Amino acid sequence: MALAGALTTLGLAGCGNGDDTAAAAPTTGPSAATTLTVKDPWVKASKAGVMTAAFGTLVNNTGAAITVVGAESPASPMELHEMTMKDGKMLMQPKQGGFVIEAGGTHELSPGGDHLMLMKPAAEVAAGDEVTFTLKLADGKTVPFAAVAKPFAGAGESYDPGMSMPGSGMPMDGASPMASMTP
Ligand SMILES: [Cu+2]
Repeated sequence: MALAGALTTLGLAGCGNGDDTAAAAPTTGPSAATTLTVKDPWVKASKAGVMTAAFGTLVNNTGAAITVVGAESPASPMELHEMTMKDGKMLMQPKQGGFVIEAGGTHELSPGGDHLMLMKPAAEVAAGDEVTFTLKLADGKTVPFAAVAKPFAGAGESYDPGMSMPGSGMPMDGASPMASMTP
């Protein structure tokens, strides 16, 4: 059944010859079952209070772009992060506008790239632990998923300490553990 759905989506997407009448069809219907899925999710194991990150591949199963605007987890306060080059160093920073996954496309979350940041895990995230997350989409929908923790040496990610976030009220008290992530 999932295959048939995918074929239908492909059929619509390939119908780019100026005939827009087909686009009017999928307005109603209980097809809102799965919009976005997370393939091969995992979390980097970490100690309590030490920031870590969740990764995986965001897969958009719909015919429209999906924007992930936030993430939540009972394990930790969360942020959407991207990596950026600054003074020859890879630094991570909040991703403005969220993660956009094109229609029928995928968006990779990986060490050294975009990721879901666990800003301050309340408890140790040990290898083998399962951590639950909820992605918040721009249209108000949510996508729950679970990721298993595994050890990872890291990609030398470090947080930009000079970054200020006016009005965000972000708890930056724990700034020191971030610096410790730099090998
Ligand atoms: Cu980060």
